[in-house]
Amino acid sequence: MNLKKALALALVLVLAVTAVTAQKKPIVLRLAETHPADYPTTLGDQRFADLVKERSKGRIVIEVYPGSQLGQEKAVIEQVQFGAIDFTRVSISPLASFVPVFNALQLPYLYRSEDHMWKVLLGPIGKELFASLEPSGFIGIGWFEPGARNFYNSKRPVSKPEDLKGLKIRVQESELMVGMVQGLGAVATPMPYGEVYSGLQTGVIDGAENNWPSYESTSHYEVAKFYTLDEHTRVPEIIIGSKISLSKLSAKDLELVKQAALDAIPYQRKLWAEREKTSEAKVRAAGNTITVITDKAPWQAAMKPLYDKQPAAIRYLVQRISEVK
Ligand code: GTR
Repeated sequence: MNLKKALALALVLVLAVTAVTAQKKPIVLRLAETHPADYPTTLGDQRFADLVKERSKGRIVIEVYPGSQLGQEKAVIEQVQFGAIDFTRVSISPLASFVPVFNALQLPYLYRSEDHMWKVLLGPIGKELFASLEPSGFIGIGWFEPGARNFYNSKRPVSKPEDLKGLKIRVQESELMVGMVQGLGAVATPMPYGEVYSGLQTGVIDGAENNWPSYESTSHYEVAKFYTLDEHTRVPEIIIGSKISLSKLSAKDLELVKQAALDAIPYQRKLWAEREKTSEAKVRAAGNTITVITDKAPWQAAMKPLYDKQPAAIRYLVQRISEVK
C-alpha cells in the first residue's frame, strides 16, 4: 500500500469512528418536577421519559428531577423560558403569569366534570393554548390530571364561603388565585409550594387549598386539619418544554416527544385515581374534619365576580369551554 492510500484509509477510519461515537452519545434533557418520586405526576413524567427513550432507541434521554430539586415552580418556569431547564411539569396556575390566556383554564367551577376538562384539553382549545405558549419561549408538550382543589385550614370547619372570612390562605403564585381568595373575604398569601408547610406550622398562614394527594403528600393535613370539599377548581397539570433548548431536536423528534407525552396520560390518570383514594383514606384515618359541600351554589355565586373581571379574550374562551360537549 502506498502512503497516499494508507492516509486515505486512516482518514476513512477516523471519520467512521467519529460518526459512531457521535451517534452513540444521547441527547440528555432535564425535566423539573415539584412532587416527590412516588407521586402520580412524577410517575407520569417518568413514563413519558421511558417512552421517549424507547421510541428514540436511546438517542433522547429525559432525566426527571423530582422534589423541587431544580427549584420551585415559578423559578423553574423562568429557567425553562431561558433554556437552562429543558422541560417541566407544573400546574398551569403559575404558568398563567407568563402566558395570561391560561387563566381561562383555572377559573373556579369552570368544568362540569373531569371528563369535560379532558375534552377541552385534548380538543381544539388545548391545541390553541399550546400554540399560544410559543411566543413566550415555551412548547406545549402534554397534560396531566390535577384533581379538584379544596380549601383547608388550621382554625375551624368551613361549610360556607363566609366561614373563610379573615383567614390567611396561601395561594399559588397567580394573580387570579389571589383575586379568587380575596373575593371570598379571606386574606390571600401567594407563596411557593415548598414553603406552605412551615407557613402553616408557624401561623404565617391559616390555610391553603389543594387536591387530596397534595394535601396528604405534603403532610399539610397534619397541621391544617379542617378540609372542605368545595372542589372550587381543577387546575390542569402541564408539561412544557423550552423553545430554546428543544430547537436542537428535529421536527420528527419533537413529534416523537409530544406523542410520548400524550401516550403517558392514561397511565398518569389511572395512578391519580388510585392516589386520590389512598390519600383520602390516610387523611380520614388521621381523624381530620372533612366537610362535604353538597350545594355548591353559594360557592359558585361568591366566585362569579371573578369572571366579570376577566378580559374579553378570556371571557370568550370561557364561553367556548362551556360549549364543549
Ligand atoms: C399541586 C400541583 C403542583 C403545585 C401545587 C401548589 O396540586 O400539582 O404542581 O402547583 O399544587 O399548590 O403549588
